Amino acid sequence: MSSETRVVRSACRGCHGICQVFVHLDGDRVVQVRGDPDSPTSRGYLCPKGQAAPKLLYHPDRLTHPLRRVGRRGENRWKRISWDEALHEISDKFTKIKNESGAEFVAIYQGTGRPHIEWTERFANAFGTPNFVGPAHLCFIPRVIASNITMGRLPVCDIYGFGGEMPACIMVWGCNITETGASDGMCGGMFSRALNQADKVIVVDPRRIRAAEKADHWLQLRPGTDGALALAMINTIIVEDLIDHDFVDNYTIGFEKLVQHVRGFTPEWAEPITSVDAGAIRAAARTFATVAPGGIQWGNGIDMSVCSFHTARSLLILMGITGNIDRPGGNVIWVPPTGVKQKSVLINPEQRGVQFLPKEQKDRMIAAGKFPFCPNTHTPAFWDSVITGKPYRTRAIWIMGSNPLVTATQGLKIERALKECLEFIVVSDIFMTPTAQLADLVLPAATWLEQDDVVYLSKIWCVLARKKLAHFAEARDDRDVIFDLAHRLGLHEAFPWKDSTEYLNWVLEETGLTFAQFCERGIILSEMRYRKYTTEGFHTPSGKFEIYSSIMERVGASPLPVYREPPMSPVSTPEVAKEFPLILIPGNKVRYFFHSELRQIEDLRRHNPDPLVEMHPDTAAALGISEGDWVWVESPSARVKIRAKLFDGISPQAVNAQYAWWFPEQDPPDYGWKTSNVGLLFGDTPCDPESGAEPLKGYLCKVYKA
Ligand SMILES: Nc1nc2c(c(=O)[nH]1)N[C@H]1C(S)=C(S)[C@@H](COP(=O)(O)OP(=O)(O)OC[C@H]3O[C@@H](n4cnc5c(=O)[nH]c(N)nc54)[C@H](O)[C@@H]3O)O[C@H]1N2
Ligand SMILES: Nc1nc2c(c(=O)[nH]1)N[C@H]1C(S)=C(S)[C@@H](COP(=O)(O)OP(=O)(O)OC[C@H]3O[C@@H](n4cnc5c(=O)[nH]c(N)nc54)[C@H](O)[C@@H]3O)O[C@H]1N2
Ligand code: SF4
Ligand SMILES: [Mo]
Repeated sequence: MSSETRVVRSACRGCHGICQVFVHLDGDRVVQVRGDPDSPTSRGYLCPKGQAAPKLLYHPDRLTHPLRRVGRRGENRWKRISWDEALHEISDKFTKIKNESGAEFVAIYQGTGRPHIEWTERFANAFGTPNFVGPAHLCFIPRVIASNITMGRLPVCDIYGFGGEMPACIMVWGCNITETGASDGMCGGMFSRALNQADKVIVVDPRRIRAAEKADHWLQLRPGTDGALALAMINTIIVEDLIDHDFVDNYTIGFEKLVQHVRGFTPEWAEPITSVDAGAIRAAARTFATVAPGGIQWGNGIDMSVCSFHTARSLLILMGITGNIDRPGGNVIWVPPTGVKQKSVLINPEQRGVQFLPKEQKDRMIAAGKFPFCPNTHTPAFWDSVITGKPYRTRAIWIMGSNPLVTATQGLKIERALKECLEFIVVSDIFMTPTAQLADLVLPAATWLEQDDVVYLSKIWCVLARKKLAHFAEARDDRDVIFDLAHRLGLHEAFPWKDSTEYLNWVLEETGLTFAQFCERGIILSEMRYRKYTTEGFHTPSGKFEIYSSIMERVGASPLPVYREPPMSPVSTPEVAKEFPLILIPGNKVRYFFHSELRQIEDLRRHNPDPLVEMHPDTAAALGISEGDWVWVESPSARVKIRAKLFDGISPQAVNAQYAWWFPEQDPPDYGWKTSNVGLLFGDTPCDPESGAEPLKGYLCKVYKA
């Protein structure tokens, strides 16, 4: 090693994980990222995406400076402009639209959670638009809201065991983080460790994921039927009196109503719905209720259905009636570190003396009130409104870190909305994408290696230091761009900080550390406390764990969990199933990619060069399909071309097609995004009436050789 090399501690943000890393630099150049073996959050874990961070940082295809469209939309003709010109133009256009039509005519579109997420929402609130759009309705939010109304906060599987006990039983329900690396602030490496230590493992997944290989119970359910399975488990636990009476009697409301409610939801009732043997359902329920402490690790498997919200409620009730809430080794509520100020999407009234969005403004949100627990503008309703102009046509959009043509459903509709219906489109991204190709202005964003941050997820028990170690061309941290634009728009009250550095020092103020000192330390831990409900109650209207939800009752939704069949399935639409006999799983998260990202990185792409559809060897054989064949996956709405991958861990009735594919190596402006994009298979469908989630799980398709 040359004398110029140095190693700096930081925290990876290749996904929603919490891996602490050592970044190796040679002079100013980042050369390597390694896991930090002493990290209490990740203990040296590093996934391939984390390893590839330097390749992402210096990728030659990255956006280097702001671009203004010069040709027609989608012609791929651009002119380099300065940041000042770009921000001036945005500020002018946004102001003009706000004055002429109202703030709600500017929509803010946020992709999956990123370090800047609080700021995008705060910006929307400060600017005054209620139209905050993105994929959240089908990812995580149904679980967050269900948790909030049931028990005030999101419970997390206690895989760190700070209370001296690790989970003796882990039920992995539609979550594959041992493979993907991380999700929702949970580290895949640490989760694998907890799985190895557990006495019993239950996996509920239609595919034999790695965790299922060694599981004591693997329930291979029909996709989209989780709601029925969960109700049957509740039934078993109640019928066999395996409940925790102390918790149920003292800290919950509505148990008696639940007992009546689930009477008919026996494992025999669930068997034909879920395709899981009634005896297997009973056995798994018994294990979960009797091997204590137990934790449920849930994931996207339960999102993306018309029953997402109720399924989440059922799983919370399973945690509750077995006495696993907030006990060591159960499903716990993390205590955040003291002194670290919460990032807030709201303009904190105490600190800043500014109000939230006025009610009239909220009421102007597109699809306001349609889905009572959908916190943001409902995304499919939003794109419809842009096309139909009803209730009004949004005039401008700022898409921050999302590639909806490829990651959302109905990309063709979104393409039309972007090409023909919106007046002004800004996209912030690291790369040019099919979505960015349709923008008027494209802004180059920084990766995590180019950012300072106090990494803070409200549901975890520590904050991590991330250090800015590199810069690339004119790419800027999205937060600095938001600050800059907010100041140009006069939104100083909501953004009183000059820049990220001043803001980060403010966040840490009460800890007595400056950001620089915090970076030296790398982490601030909290002191975990368990069973907080015994002294503080739950943050619900009754102060109890609400099995029977008073909030749901108030909005006219079922206060007890129900099961809803997927709207397109062999049961709901048997006539469609005659022509489209296979059940479609719309892709799971892939180890080497992050949604539509990272297809440019050769080291990652070579592991998975083409889009794949998993199918059972028997199904493939019956259709004359062999490993590696290109096949059409066709739904009643569209067909896409994908390569067959034979896998006997999937049921012969189902296929699982990777999502979010586009081909950066192909020609712009399309980059082949219409060829293999699974999102195109979904037509207009009814959504989860509570959360607005789209029912992608358990759709119908057919597969044939291309
Ligand atoms: N490498 C990598 N990591 C990521 C991401 C990524 O793109 N790549 N994305 C991040 C994001 S935004 C998220 S939200 C998380 C999500 O992470 P996970 O929650 O793990 O999400 P998935 O991989 O989509 O699905 C998890 C499992 O659900 C199963 N499943 C599919 N349909 C059903 C069903 O109907 N019922 C049940 N019970 N299971 C089902 C799938 O087979 C899969 O094994 O991952 C994050 N981490
Ligand atoms: N069929 C199907 N569809 C799905 C899913 C599924 O399982 N199946 N999963 C859903 C889920 S869980 C989610 S969360 C969504 C994700 O949907 P998206 O958020 O649209 O996902 P990404 O592909 O990650 O798009 C993010 C874009 O942001 C850019 N980017 C990355 N980092 C930054 C940054 O720091 N700043 C800026 N400005 N840009 C950045 C990337 O280059 C990329 O082009 O997809 C959903 N869609
Ligand atoms: S799991 Fe996520 S946070 Fe951890 S190394 Fe991989 S990309 Fe980075
Ligand atoms: Mo997600």
